Formats: sequence, C-alpha cells, structure tokens
Amino acid sequence: MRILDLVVTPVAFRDPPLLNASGVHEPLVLRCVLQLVVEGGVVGLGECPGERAHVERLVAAGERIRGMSVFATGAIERAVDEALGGPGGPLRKIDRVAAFSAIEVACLDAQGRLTGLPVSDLLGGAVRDAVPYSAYLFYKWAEHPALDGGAAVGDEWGAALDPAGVVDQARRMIDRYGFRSIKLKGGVFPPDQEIAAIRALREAFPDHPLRIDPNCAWTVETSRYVADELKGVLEYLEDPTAGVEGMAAVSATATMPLATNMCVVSFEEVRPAVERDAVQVVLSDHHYWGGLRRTRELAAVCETLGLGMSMHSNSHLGISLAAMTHVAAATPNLTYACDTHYPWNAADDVVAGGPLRFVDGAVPVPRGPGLGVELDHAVLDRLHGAYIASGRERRDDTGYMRRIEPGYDPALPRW
Ligand code: GKR
Ligand code: MG
Repeated sequence: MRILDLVVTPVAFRDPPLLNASGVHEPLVLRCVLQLVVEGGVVGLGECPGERAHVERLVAAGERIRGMSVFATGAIERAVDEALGGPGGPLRKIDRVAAFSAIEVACLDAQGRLTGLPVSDLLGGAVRDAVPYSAYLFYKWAEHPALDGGAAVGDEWGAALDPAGVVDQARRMIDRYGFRSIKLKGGVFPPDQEIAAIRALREAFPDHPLRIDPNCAWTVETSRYVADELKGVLEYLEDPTAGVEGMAAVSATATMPLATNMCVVSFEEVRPAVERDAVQVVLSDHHYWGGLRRTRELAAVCETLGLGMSMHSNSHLGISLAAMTHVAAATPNLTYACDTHYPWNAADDVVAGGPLRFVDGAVPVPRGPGLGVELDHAVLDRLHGAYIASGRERRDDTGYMRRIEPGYDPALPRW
C-alpha cells in the first residue's frame, strides 16, 4: 500500500493563560494535523507541534515519502532523515526525529485502518484497557489581558495564584475527570509558595500521588531544599534543575525519585544520565522520541536499566491523546500516570464525535481500527483559519509575558 500524499495542516486553538518558568501560554496554541493519504483512499492521522519551521520540515519530508509502502516505517525513517539533510546537514537531530515522529503515527494509523487493528495491537497489544492520566495543574491568571485594543479573554477555570486557588483547580479537575494523581507546574513563584501549594494539595487529597515540575527553575541548592521540605510528600520531583551534573547532585540527597523530560530527551542522553544516577524516571514524548515504536523501545531501555517510565505532554488535541493512549496501553512498564494538557484544550478538539473521555482519570483505549479517531473537517478548517489569521510562527511564552510585564527576566535558574 503506497503513500500518495501527506497533507500538512497547521492549526491554532485556544489556550488559557497558564504560567510556567518561561512566561505564560499565549491565547493560541500552534499545532499541526497530518493526513497521510494511502492507495485505496485510506487516510492516516497524526498531530504534532505546529511551529512554522516544523511545518516546513514536514512538507519537505512528505514529498520524499510519496510512493513508499506505508508499512515500511524503517525505510520511511531513513528517507525523512535524508530529506531533512541527515546527520551532516543543517538541522538538529531532534528536529529531524520530530518530523519522522509525526509521520510514524500517521503511518501506524493508516496501517491499523488497512488491517482493521487498533494501533495498540500494532505495538504489541494493550496490556491495560485504560491509560491513567494525572490532573495537570497550572498557576494561571483569570484571563488573557486586553492587548492591542482587544478585550480580555477569560475562561471557565478562573485564577489560580496561591495554594487555595491550586486546590480549587485540582478539585474541579478531579470532580470532572476523576484523576487519581496530581502534577503541579511550578517554577512560577518563589519555592516556599509552591511548597505551600503542594502541602495544601496533600491535605486536600491525602491519597493522590503528587508531583511538581519547575522546568529547571531552581539551583541545585534550592532543589535540595525543596526535596527535603517535601520528603514523603512527592511521588517524584520533575526537572528541578538543569543538566546531568545538577540533577545528579540533587539526586544524591533527595529521598524521592527524580523524573525528567528535559535532562534526557534522546536515546544518546540515557547512558550519561544513568551513569551519574541523575534521573530515576524518564518521561517520554512520542512527538520527539521518534514515534510510538521508538517509545516502546525507550520503555524497554528503561526496564533494562531499572528506570521508571511515563510521559509528559504539551498543549495538544485528541489525535495526540489517542496516540499517547495507544502507546501507553502497550507499554507494560508504565510506572506512573501520564501527563496530559487535554482538559485545557479539549473544547477545540479536531476529533469528531468526542470518542475520547476520562473515566476515573483514565482514557479507555480506543478499539476502532488505527488510532480509533476521525477528523472533524469543519473544525480543522476553522482552526486552520485561526492559524493563518494569527500570523504567528512559533510558541513564545516569554515574549508574550514581556508584553504584559516588560521587565520579565526569563533567565534560569531563578531561585
Ligand atoms: O505547557 O507550560 C507547559 C509545560 O511546561 C510544557 O511546555 C512542558 O513541556 O509539560 C511539559 C513538562 O512536563 O515539562
Ligand atoms: Mg516536565
């Protein structure tokens, strides 16, 4: 079954003003939807980050893979790499791998549709019927401020700027989706305030495993202090500080595991981190690790090395949620609930008919062929129009924050 075309559609959808260590989420997320058209009219879906340079790379890669078998993902991986200049070329490896990652998911969706099998079956078979996700809490403003003569844009969640606000957000998210573990995006306020928020969550939710992720906003000394203060409270501490040496120094004294989606982001980085015992949990992201089969391979590496394994996320829609759910379902050693931004963005989903839902905080694995989701073309057109109208080319949390607080300094570590 030959690939006839790769249709690459950049989209933009609404996002609340979620705060992080680099600034604040902009009103629109840029994302990209892939439709891989195969002989016989089958179309495989994919979703990935939508910055303009990435979109251009996908278009270039799509031209190269026309005529190839949709089942030949090894050859497609090589062709995509070559189309983007390969190891000696101008692009970073992670960007070349990210292009293949998106295409691989679309290939697997098409393979599933052609064979009548769910993607999880193509990955070895689901070992769980539903994949647990965590409530992903963010400090946030009540609204996007009025800029350029426009009106302020609020959302149903309101503000969360202190421990009470964070607990209220958690309560509403857990009431609505049933999440059984909680992650707080930190690195926004001085560490003692974020420690207080975690303690408030512990008091409000005594049985929910808790994590905090300041995205490397802390020094080694601060990270050790926070780890000590939250001894016995966190299931893991995520990326408190930057780099293998920094993480190793924190790990040497911390009582809880350290998790990462920043210190180890490729296969080459696993070994040095393990040699220094810098991390104990790898949080994969199939959009950057080479797709769903590579994520399974990473899981095998983690199992071999005695590392924990789960997944982090970025702002996304339902095609990515379906892909994450299939690979997580087929990963026996998924040792923690995965992250998802989906509750923040689900209102603009391009997936038709709402087949993805949380039951007790877990997404039942779609049973339909492929990813088990269909595109809503009217929504896709609307979101593509929003992308064009936005004129934006990339994510810029810092630039947006500086329009609101001109003196904002993004330098890390901050504390
Ligand atoms: O959405 O602000 C955010 C997150 O900080 C995201 O960009 C991270 O990639 O959630 C991710 C993480 O775990 O670091
Ligand atoms: Mg993280």
